[in-house]
Amino acid sequence: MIWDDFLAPYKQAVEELKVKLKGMRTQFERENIHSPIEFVTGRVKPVPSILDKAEKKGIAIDQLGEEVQDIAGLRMMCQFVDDIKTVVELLRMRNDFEIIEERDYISHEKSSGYRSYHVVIKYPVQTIYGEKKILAEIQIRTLAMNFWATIEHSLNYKYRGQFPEDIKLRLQRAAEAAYLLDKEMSEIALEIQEAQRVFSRKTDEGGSGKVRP
Ligand code: 0O2
Ligand code: 0O2
Repeated sequence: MIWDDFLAPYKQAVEELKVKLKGMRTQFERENIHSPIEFVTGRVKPVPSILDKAEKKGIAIDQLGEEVQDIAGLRMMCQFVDDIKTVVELLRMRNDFEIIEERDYISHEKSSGYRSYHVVIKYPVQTIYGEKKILAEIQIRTLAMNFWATIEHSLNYKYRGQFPEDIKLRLQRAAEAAYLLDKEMSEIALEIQEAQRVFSRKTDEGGSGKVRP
């Protein structure tokens, strides 16, 4: 198999999806409302990682496109846990791809401590030989979840997936700390919004005499 040929539609899909998903953030900015999307990243899985995954899961080389769902991978980072729901709803509304699976590792945290919401899509890539539908995985997570996952991922690489027991425990504790940070931030945000509502009601009452609902 010529990897460059195999990966070409995946590269194109990642580039296109980055533009599209970043475009969602731009629209919120233009409307001057809180964007549920903080930033978007994307990558094509490196060939050695594709082969590793295939070997681990017993996937035949001619089945890679169907069985490895994250050859094209996008990540959408959010400030608050509630933003994740909003982003998932926005993805469900789109008609430029089809959602084929959702995995909720937020309600069902992995034993490692990993939290994220995964959406697997079937995305049509237009090529000079016609349309090719490929699978792509969109991971939606908060900044705190991303911080934890990024560090755990790099340590995982160092220890080749075999963490010493004490490190495993500390990572689980760090995941708990990230969870509490998310919770605290959501509560602070809620209180700020509440304060802003009271403030705008008061200025409205003083100004026009009208009270906003
Ligand atoms: P800006 O204005 O530079 O922030 P490329 O593959 O180079 O074509 P891209 O998007 O540059 O595409 O690279 P990638 O790796 O997919 O995404 C990186 C984007 O995520 C960059 O934004 C980073 O700035 C942004 N990013 C990474 N970490 C953080 C973070 O902690 N906070 C925020 N707000 N952004 C982060 P851009 O699109 O290049 O824009
Ligand atoms: P990359 O590009 O190195 O991140 P699996 O069998 O667990 O590999 P599955 O069932 O195909 O995967 O899909 P799953 O679990 O929904 O998604 C796998 C991807 O989620 C991983 O990709 C990671 O990006 C992320 N992930 C899942 N569990 C963890 C975890 O415990 N820690 C971290 N840091 N990330 C996790 P890859 O294959 O590792 O690729």
